[in-house]
Amino acid sequence: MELAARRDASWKFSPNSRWGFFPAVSVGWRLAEENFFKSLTGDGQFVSDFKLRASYGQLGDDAIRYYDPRNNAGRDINGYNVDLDPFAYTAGYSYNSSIGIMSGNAVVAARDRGVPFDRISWLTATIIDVGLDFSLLGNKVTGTLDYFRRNRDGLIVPKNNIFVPSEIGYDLPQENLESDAVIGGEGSLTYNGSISGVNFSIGGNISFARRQYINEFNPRYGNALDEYRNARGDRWSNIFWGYQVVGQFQSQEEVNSYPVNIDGQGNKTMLPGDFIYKDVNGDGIINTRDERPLGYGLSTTPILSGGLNITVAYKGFDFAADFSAGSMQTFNRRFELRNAFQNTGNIARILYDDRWHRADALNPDSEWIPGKNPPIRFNDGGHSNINKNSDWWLTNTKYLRNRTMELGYTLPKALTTRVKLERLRLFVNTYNLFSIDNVDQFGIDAEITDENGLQYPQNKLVNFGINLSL
Ligand SMILES: [Ca+2]
Repeated sequence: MELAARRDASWKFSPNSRWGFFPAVSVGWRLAEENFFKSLTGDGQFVSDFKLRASYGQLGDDAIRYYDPRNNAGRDINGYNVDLDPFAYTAGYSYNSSIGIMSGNAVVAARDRGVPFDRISWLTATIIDVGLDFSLLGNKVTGTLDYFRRNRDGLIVPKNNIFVPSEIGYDLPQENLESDAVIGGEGSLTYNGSISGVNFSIGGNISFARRQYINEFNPRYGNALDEYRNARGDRWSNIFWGYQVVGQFQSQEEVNSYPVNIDGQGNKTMLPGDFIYKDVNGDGIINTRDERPLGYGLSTTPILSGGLNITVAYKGFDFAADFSAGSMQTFNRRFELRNAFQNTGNIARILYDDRWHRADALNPDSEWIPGKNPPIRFNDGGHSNINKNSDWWLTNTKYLRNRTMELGYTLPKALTTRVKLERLRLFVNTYNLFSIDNVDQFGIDAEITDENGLQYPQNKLVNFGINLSL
């Protein structure tokens, strides 16, 4: 059992809320050492080790950024949040901050600092971890299992439950009012074995971590739809919203008689093969009210991730491979991967192949040839197929990537000593050789983030080599 605590102060906070106290405690209990456990498990025949762990700790964070939307205070010229000024908790003036003209002369001026930031203090992260370590069958199988949760209390937001008349000239200062959490778990399992001279090990790990907003301060919504779309409290973060494609028009007659206004223009821009969006609220027109949660965050680390590693050794041969896997993340095809002739450029093959098109491209009266993809238009980003995020363009990415692989052969010592070498090993190793994923069909790497797919993928490397020891 361990106990620890720290007391921190930060210059950013006013003297009465400057100090924070952050304790931590961790306990471990090795059950395998206990007599009752030994009698239960037959003296470690099956369970050779078993340990329970738990920890609880708090940490303070003073990396507090504030943003005052009214006068843009707290943003740098690029619009990013910046840190607090020294003594932001005091009232007063910022001197030497601008030039004023008095009686025709330029003088260095001072500026009112506005409302003091004297109501903020430490953002506290509370981390709880409960886990166990075990080894079974004489350490052949080892593993761990963990559940963790990090709560952050005191996220800073403007206090919006009191309205201040705009004539006053300032808003109420921000306070530590909201909270969020990251909830997750992870586990790992390794097996070490040996069968007729082949030594091998196989290990895997899996991890889940997802952020959730807990407490939203004084939520205010104009209506139920606003709340449905924009509520943050008690909801997972990073939700991707869009339209559901429930079909494609099969003929011009179907377009002409379709009861729902898909493109907002009475379907006059629609052709056979174009997307039919689901009119979720049934009001006969497709608009933002029909958007629904479709995916996870874009460009975020996968919520579910894992790894796999394998080693095999037999006589002079050795082999090792390691894989990583990810899921619960979203890739949204846009730009070049969505719009034909984007920026009057070229067309991605995945949009061209197997698409709805006229039998004769030069004859607008020729019949339609059905395909999987919608008909293409020239750089028409405004068309309703293109200008809406939908599950057609969205992929919830899953991948298993071979990170590294190495095959080696060490020559028998009897052979190498004849040429006065201690050891001679030949090897070939690879890096990022292949990936099994569900975005390969779009011609992209599963771990790129650029929605146009133009990002340079990860390098594949193959090395051949010799290790020599003299
Ligand atoms: Ca609708």
